[in-house]
Amino acid sequence: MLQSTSRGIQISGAFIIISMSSVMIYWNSYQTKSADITIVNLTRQTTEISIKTCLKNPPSLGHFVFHHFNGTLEDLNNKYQKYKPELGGKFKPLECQEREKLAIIIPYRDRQRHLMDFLSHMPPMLLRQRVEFTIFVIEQDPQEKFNRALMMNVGYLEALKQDNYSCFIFHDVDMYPINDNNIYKCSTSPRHLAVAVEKWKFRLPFRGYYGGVVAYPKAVIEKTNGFSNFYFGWGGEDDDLGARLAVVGLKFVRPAAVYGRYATPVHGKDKGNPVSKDRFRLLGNAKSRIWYDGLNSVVYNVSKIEKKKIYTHIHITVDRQKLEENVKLKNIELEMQHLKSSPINKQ
Ligand code: UDH
Ligand code: MN
Repeated sequence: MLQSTSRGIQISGAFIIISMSSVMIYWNSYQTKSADITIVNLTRQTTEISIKTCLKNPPSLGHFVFHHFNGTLEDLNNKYQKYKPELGGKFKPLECQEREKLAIIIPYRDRQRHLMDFLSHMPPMLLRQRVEFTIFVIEQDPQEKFNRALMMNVGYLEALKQDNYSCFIFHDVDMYPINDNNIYKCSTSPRHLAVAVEKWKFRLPFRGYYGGVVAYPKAVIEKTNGFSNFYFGWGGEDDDLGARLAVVGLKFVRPAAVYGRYATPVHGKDKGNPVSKDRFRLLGNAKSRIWYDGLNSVVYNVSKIEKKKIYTHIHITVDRQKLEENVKLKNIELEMQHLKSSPINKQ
């Protein structure tokens, strides 16, 4: 527990008396009650304070009201300056050192007002929770129908090019947590966080609902080959997540409903995201597609990466035909490998 780290701070001026049997420490002017700080390496002249590992459930969390934000990104840049985020919006808790690195992935297109609300609402809560995080907005260019799960795959791959994130939260831009106790950290199981959502009268719309906000540790995303690339248009992709987890023998866990509460603004349908007619057909064979339809077959083009002060905005173009061809090729490739390695062919 008593360990010095590279983020240690030297505090001089502590007055230390060392006797034969005991060590008594008197502080002239500095005393801390913070649970986040540890005193280490006592010497005659100085006392070093190192920053402790962050607690999994920090104290003083509770109800958290959502307010619509009317300002600009510049206002938020100024507001968050005191947290000293690194370029691209990497925030670290000031009081302690967090082991887990979280990437929040937002599938996005043309929701400027919702995004400003998100950027205004989230960082203060995450810092109260002592989370180290970066927000990645993955914007799909307008050419093709919106594909939320594909943007989630892209977000995962692109975030890992920036840093070694270990936890990923895939987050709708229009869902705002209203209880700080809904901790934005990963466990070994995947977690579905949007348990009590305003638009569903603060209930789950159905037991197997996995929409809105899910937290996956890196190992689980790799196990499920990410998400399906095939859901263009609205609907189906969130049910597909549940099918993938079932294939690899995992289940979502959820926070208690009093914690997993979300405010949701009312909004209409988006132009480029009509209800998917293919969704039931795709769900019908979701379990067999997991091995070839996902991270190992996704095709996309990054048109721009904007490292803003408080978040990273990545622009993506999708060529649907190329993508679908590549997924099919991956299927053929895996089938060939399977055939080659089957006992009959080895004889
Ligand atoms: N999204 C965008 N832009 C789009 C479409 C979707 O950014 O054009 C993202 C965004 O993060 C959003 C998420 O995808 O939060 C989910 O899409 P959604 O908000 O359309 O999904 P929701 O479950 O569907 O809210 C409600 C559909 C509205 C129909 C209203 C009439 N019943
Ligand atoms: Mn919505």
